[in-house]
Amino acid sequence: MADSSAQPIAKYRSDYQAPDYTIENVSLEFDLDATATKVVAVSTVVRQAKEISDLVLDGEKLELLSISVNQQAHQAYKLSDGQLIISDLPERFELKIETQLNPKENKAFEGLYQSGEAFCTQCEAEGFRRITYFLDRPDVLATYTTKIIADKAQYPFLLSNGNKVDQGDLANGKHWVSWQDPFPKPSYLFALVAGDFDLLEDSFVTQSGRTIALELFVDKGNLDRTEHAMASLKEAMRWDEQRFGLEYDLDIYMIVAVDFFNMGAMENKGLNVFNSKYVLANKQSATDNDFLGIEAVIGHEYFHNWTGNRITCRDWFQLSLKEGLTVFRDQEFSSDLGSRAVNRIKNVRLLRSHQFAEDAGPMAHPIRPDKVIEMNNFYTLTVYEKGAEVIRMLHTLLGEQGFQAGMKTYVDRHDGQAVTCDDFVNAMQDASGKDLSLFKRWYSQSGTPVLKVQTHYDQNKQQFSLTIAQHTPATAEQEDKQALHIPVSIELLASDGSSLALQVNEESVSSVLELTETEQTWLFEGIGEQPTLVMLQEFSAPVKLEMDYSSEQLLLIINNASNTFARWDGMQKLVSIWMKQAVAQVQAGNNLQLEEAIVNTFKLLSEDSAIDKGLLAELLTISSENEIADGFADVDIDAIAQARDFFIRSLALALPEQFVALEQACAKADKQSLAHEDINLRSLRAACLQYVAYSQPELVAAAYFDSPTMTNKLAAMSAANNADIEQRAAMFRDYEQNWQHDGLVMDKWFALEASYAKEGSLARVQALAEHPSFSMENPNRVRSLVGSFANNNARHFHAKDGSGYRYLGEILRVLNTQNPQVASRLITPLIQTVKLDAERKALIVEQLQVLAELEDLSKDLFEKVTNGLQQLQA
Ligand code: B3K
Ligand code: ZN
Repeated sequence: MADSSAQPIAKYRSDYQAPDYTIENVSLEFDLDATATKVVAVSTVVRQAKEISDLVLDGEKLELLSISVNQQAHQAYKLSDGQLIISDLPERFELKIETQLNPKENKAFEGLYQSGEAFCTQCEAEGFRRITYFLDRPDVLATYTTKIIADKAQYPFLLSNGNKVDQGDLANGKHWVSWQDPFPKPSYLFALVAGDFDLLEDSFVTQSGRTIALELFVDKGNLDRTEHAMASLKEAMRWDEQRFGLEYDLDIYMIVAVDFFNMGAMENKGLNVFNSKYVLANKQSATDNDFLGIEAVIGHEYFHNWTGNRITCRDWFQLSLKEGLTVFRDQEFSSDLGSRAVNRIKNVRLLRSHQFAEDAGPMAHPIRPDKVIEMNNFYTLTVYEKGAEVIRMLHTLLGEQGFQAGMKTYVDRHDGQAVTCDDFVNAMQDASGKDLSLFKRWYSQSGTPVLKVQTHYDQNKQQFSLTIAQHTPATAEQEDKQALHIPVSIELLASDGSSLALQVNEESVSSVLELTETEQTWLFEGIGEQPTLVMLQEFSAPVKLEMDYSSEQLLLIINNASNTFARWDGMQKLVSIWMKQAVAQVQAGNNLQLEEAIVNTFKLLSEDSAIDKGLLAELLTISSENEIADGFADVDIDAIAQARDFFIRSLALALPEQFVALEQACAKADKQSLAHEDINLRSLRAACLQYVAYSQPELVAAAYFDSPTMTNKLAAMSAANNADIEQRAAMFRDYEQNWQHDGLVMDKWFALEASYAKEGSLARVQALAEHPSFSMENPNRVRSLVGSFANNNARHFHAKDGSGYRYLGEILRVLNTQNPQVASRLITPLIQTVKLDAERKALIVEQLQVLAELEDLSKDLFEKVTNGLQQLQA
């Protein structure tokens, strides 16, 4: 933004005003054409404001053809800066607007665009304004009728929201279809798809006995990869009835998979549009994680039908109202269907490796942000994942019954409305009778709270006192912090590993302590010996812990805690104590050594035949570099990488027989099914292969070449990548030859190539951008190659000569004009860098300044670059 007068303007949550007009219904007609699509929108508009006012409609990248009011051409309007301002209007009128658009040129994939040969739309958050001039805000709820006209041979399927009401043929080889959606909805939930697809049909009978038609559309030739997505949809429909009592409302539910999509999927009413990554899968082409991801995302979009569509957001600052809640629901869905412990561990890994970094970075914001320049920048881990943690804390405080009572009150009160986060918490409070006024601070305060824990045991009095102090460090946008209402779930372990009863004032108390003040003390009685305190069972709050543990205490927790998550977390703490010391040793130029106690712990675990295999896989998987970095105030990229490498290699060479035996046992028992025991076996095998690669690399090659499933092949490739074994090249060549025709499957290969930390990484990544399977236009490809390099190859991305930063800078300049949303996601590892050394920060500032100077800098990047520079230069 060279010209400062043209700087984008921020919007503030506190400025919310109800709309002056509302739109009761809209009838849309699309005459589809790749470069000149005509859209006619006829709306019933009604003034809400008392005084006469102009109607201000949003619109972007549109050619306005005509406006009429009550069937009369209307001249009293002006077009200015993304707005159409219409004057001289009656109180209630019919507004007809004709516009023309160019879907083919739309590479931002917002509004109406082409994915391959098909037309599709993406309207959340503010994409509908690229289709027609409209009140493009979530609190304007209208019913929609959509007529689509297109060439019949090229576009046999013409789809939109709701139920199909009519169709017909036209003389010129074209045909048309009309759709009607009876449920009032905001414009962001509008969708249109036109194309030629393979179709998988199925049906679902709801708890009240209604039959719903289920239709899944995919590119021709992909029908053999659709079964799992359809099965997941039916599971989701059943689950939402059973656990939340919520039934589907329309008679048809459609999902379309497209290759060009900026994010995972979109919950448009009755017509979800999905990134093909979250639909297409069979055992040859997809890993278990892909299958689980599909189940979660299909569930997530389906669950939005109630939490998002039927009850939507009043304004975009309230995004977490639907996203935090829906993520919580999809997490519960995955946990009820699969392993609760493994799901919890994965969620916490994500929070610690990325959400905590967001809180500490230049884009920190509360789960309900106060200030936004580009809304698309706020579909963040904070709004989604921390938002889900906040809902989970409510669930912990109220219990399943209280929580479901709150959900019922919420749905009864607000069905068909656009509401706020406060409305949601109020419903929970009113239904449960629990005072949640303090809890609401979680919505307005950003940052990761830190709990300082102190304990004292009094042998004579048989009392154990626990003092917890809370403190939230200042964040980039918010200096002052207040005490929060934090559920802290604890357990006290006796030295034999048994659980001690919790008693206060001669009454037994819940294991969930409620911390509401800056500091609080609990006194537990009848404790016959010095106990070991297990903090944050099930990760009961998204906080960090400051507490001293001895290795003995951690081993007791790892082996005995009642809560599986807490056992895993004990292991994380044990490893992180060692990592901290090791990083210091590397920095001092000393040699590293792995302690006997650690080796022994891993030995015992690897020989424990009773332990759950999925849990064991997680216990054996050493934290990523990003997770480890979270534990440091100053991040030394190279020292962390060196310490982590040393840890894994030393462990591998200390226990070669154990890892091989376990890997081979898993391979033998694997029935290659998608049953959870088999998924667990394969993830344990994958964890072992990371070690086996150092002692018997030929077994890694065998795991690749002898296995028919993608899960095992990918596990072997990842192990080969990390240990850099000789057999790696043959495996990667084989994969490339088998899959180069299929971009989606090649994404895994690009991602591993880009995170291969051997010398010459950057040059390889640059060369791969010329690979025939790669395309800068496809967001999945860009994320796989460039995103993996920047996020998962720290050594080379953060190279001290600045080459990694320069490379990302170049890519961002290309994407800035082509697809600002993708650019804006990709910039994260360049701006979340305040903990790095001064030399690196200076190199990053250079790149951010180049971007800041761009004439046509998008709003998306403007917001992040400006905040990034501010934090790094403070
Ligand atoms: N609601 C969409 C995300 C839209 C992102 C817009 N930039 C998918 C989801 O969360 O379900
Ligand atoms: Zn969502």
